Amino acid sequence: MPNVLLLGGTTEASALARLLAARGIAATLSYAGRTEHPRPQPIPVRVGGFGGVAGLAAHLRDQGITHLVDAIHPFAATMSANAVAAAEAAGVPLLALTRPAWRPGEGDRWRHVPDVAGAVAALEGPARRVLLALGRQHVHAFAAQPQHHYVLRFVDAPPAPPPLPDHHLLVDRGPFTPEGDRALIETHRVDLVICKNAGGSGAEAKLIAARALGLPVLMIDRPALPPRREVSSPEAVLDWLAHTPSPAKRGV
Ligand code: 3Y8
Ligand code: NAP
Repeated sequence: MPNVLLLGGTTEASALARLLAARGIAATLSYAGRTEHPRPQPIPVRVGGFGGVAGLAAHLRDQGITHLVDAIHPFAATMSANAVAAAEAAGVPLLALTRPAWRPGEGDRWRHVPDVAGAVAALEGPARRVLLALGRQHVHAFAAQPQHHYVLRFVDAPPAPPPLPDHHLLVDRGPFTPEGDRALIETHRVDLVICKNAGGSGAEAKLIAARALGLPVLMIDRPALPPRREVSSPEAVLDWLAHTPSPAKRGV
């Protein structure tokens, strides 16, 4: 019988958790513990790091995990790299559940930058009104460009104010709606949107709103990930589970 470890934190991971629960497949969803009140799940949840590759490999062995599914965010590159190495070390099959990167469409005004540092450098120049929709972990980097007015959106209230002299902080969690993000952009007279190429539907609202309003977008491209098997639907994961035998009983 499968015993799945699901690295979560995305809309797709939660959708897969619902499918696994409905099919009665033993599975545990793992969160890093980045937020105070993560979404409740229909399967058991564990919270916190594993302790690097060695910690994750030991967890796979000690918990008798038969299949590892990496459904974390495409920017969680360290976790994904650790998952590849730990699955290899523990002899556990690995599958990534990812979502295709967003691609610019008709009417989009995107400028691609390779990473957060590239986005900071691109902000050189006169004051703008920026929707910095990157969450909390990278905001400090933008203190290098203090001339702008930043509209920030965090999942949880931060312990201290962000180090940006001119900002408006919203505490809200997605998934967001195009109507809501359009109202946000118009209310705050945003003239530039900065975001990660997260893909999926949960973070796309601001791009739909920017397109409708003809606003420019600074799009941060995804970090490189090691090669691994990938699917883009929760149903494809169930199919993989059905056709991927559990590792042979490990000797004692
Ligand atoms: C802790 C779990 C679900 C998953 C929902 C998705 C959609 C809503 C949109 C904006 C962009 C951002 C951010 C975002 C979205 C979904 C998804 C997604 C972006 C939760 C969650 C955890 C996190 C961690 C958090 C990061 C932050 C990033 C906010 C739960 C709600 C900006 C990514 O304060 C912090 O330290 C937050 C950190 C990593 C990026 C950052 O660098 O700050 N997500 N987000 C997971 C864990 O502990 O393992 O609390 O329920 C999950 C979701 N956030 O099940 O419904 O599928 O992506 N998350 C980005 O895309 O750029 C917001 O504001 O427009
Ligand atoms: P990261 O930088 O790639 O990972 C750093 C460390 O955090 C990992 O080495 C691991 O610690 C721990 N970790 C990360 N995800 C974990 C998980 N699901 N379960 C247990 N430990 C985890 O990761 P991140 O970018 O901080 O992302 C953390 C979480 O937020 C993930 O669940 C991700 O899906 C979610 N998220 C991230 C973003 C984003 O923009 N980065 C966006 C939306 C959601 P150890 O080395 O100790 O094992």
